[in-house]
Amino acid sequence: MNATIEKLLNDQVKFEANASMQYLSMASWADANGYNGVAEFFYLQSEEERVHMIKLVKFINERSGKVIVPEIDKPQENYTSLNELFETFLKSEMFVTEQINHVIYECLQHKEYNVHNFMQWYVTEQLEEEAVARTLLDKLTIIGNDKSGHYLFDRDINTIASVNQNPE
Ligand code: OFO
Repeated sequence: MNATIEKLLNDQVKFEANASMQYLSMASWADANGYNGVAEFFYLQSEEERVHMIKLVKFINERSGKVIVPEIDKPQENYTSLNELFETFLKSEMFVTEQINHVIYECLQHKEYNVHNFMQWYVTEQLEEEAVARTLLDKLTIIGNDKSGHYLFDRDINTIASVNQNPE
């Protein structure tokens, strides 16, 4: 595998690992603050990001590359509101999308068409996750500071999110 592409894939392993820990931290904050539905949502997101990370690790190994298991950045622990929590979620997803687009661009520059093909799964996944994050943030913007609105949001988060989720 081209060395630049190998490095970019390892960077991506780190970004997925960071996202997994960030969402675990967000799940824990929600759990501690009485938002059980939001907590379950982020516990699941955290697991999904771990799956994305492992998928990359296995792919690098399959292509006889060298996997560097990354040091993880310390995630943000405290949030002032559900709004801030979901703004962080959207920002994190937008950052990952940007990185994936960069990997795709470099794959084409280096004629790494197999990697390019592999990365298409991540492109689709990011589209879906950004759409979910935007939908949830839009709902919270409508709700504003209304406490009963937050209660209903927490109760219905999976139904709201499923509008953008692929049934696969
Ligand atoms: Fe890994 O799917 Fe979003 O970040």
